[in-house]
Amino acid sequence: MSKKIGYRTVIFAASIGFLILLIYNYSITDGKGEEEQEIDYVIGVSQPNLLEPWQLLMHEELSTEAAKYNNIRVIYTDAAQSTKQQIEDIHTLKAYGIDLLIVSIDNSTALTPVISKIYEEIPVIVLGRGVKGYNYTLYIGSDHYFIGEMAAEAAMDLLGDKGENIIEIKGVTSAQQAEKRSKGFRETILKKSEYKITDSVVADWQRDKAEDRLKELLQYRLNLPNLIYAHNDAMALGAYKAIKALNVKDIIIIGSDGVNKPNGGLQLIKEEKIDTTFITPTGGKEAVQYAMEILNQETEIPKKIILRNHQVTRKNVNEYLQKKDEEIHFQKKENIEVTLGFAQVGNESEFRAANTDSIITAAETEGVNLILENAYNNQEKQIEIIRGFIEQGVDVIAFSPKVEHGWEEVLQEAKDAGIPVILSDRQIKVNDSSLWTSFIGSDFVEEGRRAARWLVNENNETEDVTHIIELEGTRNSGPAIGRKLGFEEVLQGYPTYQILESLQGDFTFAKGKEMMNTALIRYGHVIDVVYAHNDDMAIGAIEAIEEFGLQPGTDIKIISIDATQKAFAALSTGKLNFSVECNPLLGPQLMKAAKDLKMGKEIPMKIITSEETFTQEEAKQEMKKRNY
Ligand code: GYE
Repeated sequence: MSKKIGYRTVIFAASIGFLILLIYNYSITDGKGEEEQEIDYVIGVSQPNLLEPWQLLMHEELSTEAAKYNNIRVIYTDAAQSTKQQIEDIHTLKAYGIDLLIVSIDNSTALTPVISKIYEEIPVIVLGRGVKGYNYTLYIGSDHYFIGEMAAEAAMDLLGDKGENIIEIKGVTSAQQAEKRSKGFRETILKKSEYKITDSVVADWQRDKAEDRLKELLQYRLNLPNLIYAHNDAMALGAYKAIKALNVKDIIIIGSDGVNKPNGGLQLIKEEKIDTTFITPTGGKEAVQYAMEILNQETEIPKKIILRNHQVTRKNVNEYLQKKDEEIHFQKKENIEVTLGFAQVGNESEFRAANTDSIITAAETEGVNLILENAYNNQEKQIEIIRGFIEQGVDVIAFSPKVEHGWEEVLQEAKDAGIPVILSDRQIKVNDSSLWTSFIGSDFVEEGRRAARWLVNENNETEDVTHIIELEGTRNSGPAIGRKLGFEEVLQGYPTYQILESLQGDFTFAKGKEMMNTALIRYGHVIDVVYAHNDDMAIGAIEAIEEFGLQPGTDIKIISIDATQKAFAALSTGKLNFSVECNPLLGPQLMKAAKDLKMGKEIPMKIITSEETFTQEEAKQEMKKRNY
């Protein structure tokens, strides 16, 4: 048989083999499964397993939502709990030519570099379980640290003062969500000395493993635990089975996920096998909806959608199930009438002016009845405005909190009045997170990190000490606290970078200039870098430096945050060196959230905007396209 014929047979066999592999490993569905449909996009879905009830529910929600679109094909893969297989699946899907990847992972360390690589070429939605860093298009899922915190609060409620013996059952330890749930739980519960975590076992999200591990542990123990915190309901059921087999009573069991299926968390609570659980939405439905928005290149795709986790107990399980039922029969209403009361913090900066415009314009576009009042940077005034909205009986209240603290009282009044509250661009610190419904804005800590990363990369040649002046934003405000934290977090690794002084510039041009003058008098030529928490203070500093006789951008490097048009002008003239974007155009997201709330629809707990950074070169290219 000539070499040529042999060669062809091999090729033919290989392609048949590949096709069989494709059909065997992956299930393919066209939207409506009708062959002749025009397929615009192919979406690849990679899941770590279809063993866990939660991953099964995710698959169900993904395929149910995908079935609503007849111009897509979705290829699903199941890695059967093998990280190696999941990496192969993702590469095979990519080789198959998918337009977008939806991926849920177990092993964030191994999968993060793989996903970052894919993200260089196609959009990637990370679902339910996070990766390290920001190399993806959109993350949809829960705040797993927050789930751990809630579990600790629930444990302290259930235990009262007898908590000297707690056991933790962990999921796959390489998974970020297990790590964060454990951290949230421990950092919250161990604040109180009367609580002790005496043991922890790893059961990889599996019921049987949890049962076996716990039996092994409890068999030879004298003192039995008061409470068992399992990172998911499957392991909580395993714990229940273990203590039942050992004929032990009165041990509190806390789970997580709250899947409404046989042996799912809600059923286990109804059967009084576990005490409480936390609904962990899979995000499957939202993932397909956002995938279509991304593929249709719709604008304003956020970076993170953090879904809210509701606690379900034996007391509220029926009420929760009824609410779920109503949601299933939820009908979207067109032309919904909604009155939104917005308490703006002030008009301190270019960002703020663009933010206020975006809100007013979006309200007009969306037909929302907007009542916007300005507090001119005064918290008491802002509280007074919010009280006014409660008296007026608006449908939804939104505000940009001047500072993080001091909102409990007025927000409790809004809650008592049944008016949901949206936090716009700045977050607050309250013990009871049910006092606010949603946050729409940026990740300020990451903004601070980005500013510092540019500086250390920009300056990596020199061993000399780099002296920095920090111009801080409004004291105790979310952005000032976060931007300082992120900047210092990165600089910790670089001892030659020293912050000479942090001066209070209150996010304004005038204060920024005044503080820079103070710094120049105190430190003069010693100053190498100015890190300004926003553009306005940076522009003020530029003027002060010029008046001092030095060249901004050259003698003193300047980094700012917001990336408004003013910053772009300074970047393109070389007076500013780097700017980190903070997106003020939150109007459209805000109006969508207000309408959804009025229609009784559950909205995400957090919508984190997607942002970039700009060097002088990038600003010159982008300048014309900048719309604020
Ligand atoms: O960076 C600054 C404004 O709250 C994120 O407030 C906002 C900040 C913004 O004064 O310019």
